[in-house]
Formats: sequence, structure tokens, C-alpha cells
Amino acid sequence: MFCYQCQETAGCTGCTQAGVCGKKPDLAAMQDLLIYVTKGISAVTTALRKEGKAVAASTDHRISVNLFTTITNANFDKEAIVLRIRETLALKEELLTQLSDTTVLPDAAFWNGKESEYETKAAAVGVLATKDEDIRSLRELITYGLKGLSAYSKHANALLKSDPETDAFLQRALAATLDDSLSVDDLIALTLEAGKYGVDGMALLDEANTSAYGNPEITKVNIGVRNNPAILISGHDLKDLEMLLDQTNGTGVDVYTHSEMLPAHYYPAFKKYPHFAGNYGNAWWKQTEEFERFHGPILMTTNCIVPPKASYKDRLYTTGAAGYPGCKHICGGIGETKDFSELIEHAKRTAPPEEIEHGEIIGGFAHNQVLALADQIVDAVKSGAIKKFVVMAGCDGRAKSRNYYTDFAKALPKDAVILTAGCAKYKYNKLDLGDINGIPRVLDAGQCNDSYSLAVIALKLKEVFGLSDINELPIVYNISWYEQKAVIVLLSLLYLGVKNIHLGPTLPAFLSPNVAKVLVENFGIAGIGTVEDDLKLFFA
Ligand code: FSO
Ligand code: SF4
Repeated sequence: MFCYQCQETAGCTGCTQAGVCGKKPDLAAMQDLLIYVTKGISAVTTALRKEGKAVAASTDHRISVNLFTTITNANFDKEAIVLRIRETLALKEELLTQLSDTTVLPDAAFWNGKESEYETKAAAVGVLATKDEDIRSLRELITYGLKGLSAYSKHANALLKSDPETDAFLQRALAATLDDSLSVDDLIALTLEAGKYGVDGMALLDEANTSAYGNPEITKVNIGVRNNPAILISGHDLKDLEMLLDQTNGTGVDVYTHSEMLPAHYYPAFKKYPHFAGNYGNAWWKQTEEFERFHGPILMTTNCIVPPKASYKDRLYTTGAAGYPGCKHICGGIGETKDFSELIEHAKRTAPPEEIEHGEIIGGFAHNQVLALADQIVDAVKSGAIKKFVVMAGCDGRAKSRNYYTDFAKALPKDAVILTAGCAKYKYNKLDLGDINGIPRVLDAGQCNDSYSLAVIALKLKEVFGLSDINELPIVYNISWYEQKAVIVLLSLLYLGVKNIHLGPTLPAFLSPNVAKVLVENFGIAGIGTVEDDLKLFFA
């Protein structure tokens, strides 16, 4: 196996024996093959569109979910991946018959091997099949960005929103990663174009979330526990949460959020549920310890799953693109109501969660709420009470080196405000960093996709201050990344013209020296140093 798609890749170069995430070589092979056949079907759909033929929404959805399934930590269930390969090949064969001219297609569009051939084929089509290291680097950078985009599309699709243009781009760009005639420059242009669609994809999801659940508002979230049996819901899918809250209503079973589901509390629509009890635990990587102590069933709606301990494996359920062998998967497609009764009955047989923390955290600073406070914020900037905003969005992870972000947050000058989104916040959202004239020093916009809110806020401030360039704002970017959603967020920021982003705790292993050089020279991308050095740099 060879995989280097996430920040925790072995030795900062690539997982070759087994994934640090827990992915085994046989699963890695099937994920590689799923990507290959998804690229193949994308070449077919792209050709169909060129011939002016319609592509069904269900095909778009399948392609997005295929990609989402291969995101780090999302799905460890080899059987589920094999089934996806089979179904995708069958659909692709059907689509091929609709195409007038097939001479334009790459090999991947024609491959239709039997299951007994999957392993051999997988070994020939992985990351290392591209020999030129710069082309490989760009192909993977694009593919990972598209995986992130597919996750956001999938969540919007669950709320019955879609953008055919974004889907068409996603498939065109995926197919382009098979095209040997494309140069390094062509692929760089495509990478930046992916950033444009990243912005569109996050905007679509923002629209889907806010039209379904209202605009996030300032909210205090309880991090302690009550004395009822409960279900813990993790991941990013708000539609799953809505269905779970509806079905648990009046059953005596509470619902708590975990990790990236925390921002659900900020939406007005979820406040009507008296049994929506609070947030339990921290970022994804602490789950093995925290799930053990939760006692009740846990529903993983997306990544990030850590291979479960035997002590709670029977309480772990998955749904959507997530999966784990031996854990019950709750099915249900777009527009269908999922049946969570098994989890609810299971919860009733379990003890209430053990308290691991108590108190409250505050969040809900997505664009609408922050813009409602715009006058207060602008005054604070004009008076000098706020000197800098530091965007510290992104992901958390296991690496000890990530303590840098806690130390950095603690060491920031008292007139600096942190803008955050994604699970990166758990490195500092329980520190008492105080406020500036009533404005908390950590403003949490929401999930990683709500980085879109941070961009909207920056663009608004640029307008209010009459600036011509977003980089003239008193905003610096110190972003932490882990998996592929962070890649599309990064490409989106680059597309919006943001320069000098610092990315840590390490730069992606999939950036070849030449590709990294392009990012450094054109966008000022840099890694992180020591807290002291970086503070000097940012506050020079
Ligand atoms: Fe974190 Fe995991 Fe949201 Fe990621 S829980 S790491 S970037 O999935 O997507 O922030
Ligand atoms: Fe390794 Fe990350 Fe790939 Fe898992 S997802 S195999 S940890 S590079």
C-alpha cells in the first residue's frame, strides 16, 4: 500500500505497511481501486456532458459518496468499498452505451474487471502509478481537494440541495487526473479552479444548513452530563442529527454531540429539543478513551473514526459514508428517513454517561452572527482594542507537536482574537482566554466547512474598511490540517486571494519540492516554527 493523503502519514512520507489511521493494506487497495473506477465513470459523465447529454443527479451523488468514502478515517469496511466498486462499474457500463464517441476516453473508463481481478488491478492504479513526482503531487492534491469538496456536496445533497455545475467540475477535474497530456501548468490551473468550486461548495452547504436550521447564533453549550441514558452523535451530518433528535424525542434518551457535531447547538432549529443535552468530549482522536466512558451508543455520521476498542465496539454505529467492519450500519439515502430505533433501544439498556468535564463553552459566530456584531467589532478595531484576528481553523490530531496551537493561543497578545472552525478549536476552546469589550477572544464559526463563514467575514471587513486587497486586513492565518476537507478549505482560501497562510503542524507529504515551491512563491504558504518565532513574525 501507499497512502500519504493525511497529515499523520507515517514518517511524514507515506504509509506503506499499514495506515497510522488503522487502514490495512487490503482496504487501502480497494480504496485505490474505488478512486480509479470513480475517475473512470467521471471521464464518461464528462464526455456525456460534452455531447450535451444529461447526467442524473443520482450519478452525481454516487460519485461524491465514492470519494467521501475514501477520506481518512471515514470507512474501514472493505466489503462496503467492494460493493461500491461493483455498483460503480455497473453504472458506468450503462452510461457508456449512451455515449456516441468513446475514442476520447481513458483506459479507466473501459476497465470492468471481475471481483477476482480487483486486487491485481488495485496494485497497478495506486498513487505511485504516476511516475513523475510533480505530476503525481498535483494529481493527488487535486484528488484530495475533490474528496473534501465531495464531503461538503454530500451534506448539502442530504438537505436536498445540489449544484450541478460543482458536480460537473468535480467529475471533469477527477477525469483530468487521468489525462497524460496535461502539463504541470495545466494541473496547477486546475488546482486553483478547484478552489473556486471549493468556495461554491461551502457556500452551497452554508445555504443548505441555514435554510434548514436557521443562522447559527451565540450559544453556550453545556459540556457536563445529565442523569439519563444517552446517544452520542459524531461527524458532520446535520440531517442525521435532525432525524435522531426527532426519533429520540420523548423517549427518555438524551442526545449529546461529539467533536465536529458540537456546532449543531448553535442552530436555532435544534434548540427546541429538551433532550439535546450538550457536547461530550473533545476532538476525534480522543474518542477511544471518551467513548468508553460515555456508556451509551455512538453514531458516527462521517469521519473521523478511530478503530474502536472491544469495550465499546458493540455500541458504535455508522451511517452515510462512514463504516467499520463489525459495527452496525444504519442505511438510508437522500430524502429517506433513517431508522434509529435500534440505537434508541440500545441506549435504554445503558447507564448515563460518566462526567468527564463540566461547564460551558461558547460558539455560534458564523457570518450572520458576526455581521450582526459588525459595528461593535469595527469600533474595537478602530479604537485599537482589537489589533489582530488570527484564523486558526482546521483540524486537530494526535501529534504532540499540535500542542503548539494551545501554546500559541495562550501566548497571543490580549488584543488578538482567534477566528476558528473545524475540530482544531479543541486545542484552545476550553481555555479561559477572556473577551475584548464583550467580544470573546475565540470566535467559533462552526464545522470545518464553516471556514466559509470566516471568508465571508473577511470579505465584509475588507468592504467596511474600504480596502482593495483582502491581505491588507489585520488578519493572519495559522491553520492546522489533518485530512482532505482541510485541503479544499486551503484551496478555497487561495482562490479568494489569501496570502501567507501558515500550515501545520507539518506541510503535506504529497507536495513535491517543486509543487511546494510554487505554493511558497505564489501564495507565501509556509509551515510553522516555534510559538515565539511565529508570534514575532505575525505581530511584526
Ligand atoms: Fe475534524 Fe475529522 Fe471537520 Fe476533518 S473531525 S478532522 S478537516 O474530519 O472534517 O474538522
Ligand atoms: Fe496513512 Fe493517513 Fe493514508 Fe491513513 S489516511 S493510510 S494515516 S496517510
